[in-house]
Amino acid sequence: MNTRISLIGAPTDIGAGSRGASMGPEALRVAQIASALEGRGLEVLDRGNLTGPNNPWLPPVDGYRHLAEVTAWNQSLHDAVYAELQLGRLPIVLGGDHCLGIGSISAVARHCRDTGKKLRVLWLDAHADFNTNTLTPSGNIHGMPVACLCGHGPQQLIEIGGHVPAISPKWVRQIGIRSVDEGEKRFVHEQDLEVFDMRYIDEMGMRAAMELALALTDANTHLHVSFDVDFLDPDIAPGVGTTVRGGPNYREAQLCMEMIADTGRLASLDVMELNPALDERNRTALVAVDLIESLFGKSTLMRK
Ligand code: 6HN
Ligand code: MN
Ligand code: MN
Ligand code: MN
Repeated sequence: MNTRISLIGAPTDIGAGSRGASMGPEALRVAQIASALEGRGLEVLDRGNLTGPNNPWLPPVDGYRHLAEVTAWNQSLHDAVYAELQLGRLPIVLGGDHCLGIGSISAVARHCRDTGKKLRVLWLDAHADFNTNTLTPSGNIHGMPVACLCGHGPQQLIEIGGHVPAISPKWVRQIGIRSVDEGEKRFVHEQDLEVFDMRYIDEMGMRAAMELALALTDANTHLHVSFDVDFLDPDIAPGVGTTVRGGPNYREAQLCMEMIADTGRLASLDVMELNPALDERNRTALVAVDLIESLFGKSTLMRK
């Protein structure tokens, strides 16, 4: 695996339904994300924070809240992530709300086109984030990034990485899903997204889900993980804007991360939706950093 890591802070809650994810990057730094990764033998460069427009907190227009501001943040994140990939580094985006997945993953997809890599996106989330402006109940663009990346969204968001669509639904595996809006669910089926929802994980276990989610990845695969912290059960991760009961517990989440680490293919990561304003003594940031260590190979496993 690439051992040269770049942290990119994207301090905004521009696409969210509650304020506070803008403080996520700093909370992850306070939880010592950099030294935790250095402890894994990785070289870590913290590139600091991107800047962008303030959150004007306005109602939706044509089914989108803050489209112009969301576009500006994602354009600048795209450029930053693409630059790190071109330098041969592994970008970790410190979000910020999940609308930023558009800029991050459109840069990753562009890099994969440049280098002839196959892309696999693991979307760890309570939500499918597959709404459009006509399906959305909220207008919040953090509920739309996967649809935008698959080419269903406003022109200025879908074309950020220079190719429409940025990705195919076939490249995506969603894990931990348990809250999907009615119209959104129909669209997920229509577009044939592969979803390992909580019912699947209850019945088959995290191991079976991850084996399938990681199937057919090989040495030519760029593995991108988009980790929405609300993937986790709120018992262990209360510091998010959209908690949904019944998520993976601590051990299930660890297994998920460890199985990804075992592939050795992780090449980029988003850590999204952490909201320190809703957290308790930074414990959600601490659990996120703990899980990220596992994603980079820390393991309690005794057998060799
Ligand atoms: N997230 N499906 C809801 C909506 O408003 O579209 C919630 C989206 C949550 C998005 O957590 O990244
Ligand atoms: Mn590369
Ligand atoms: Mn999300
Ligand atoms: Mn979510």
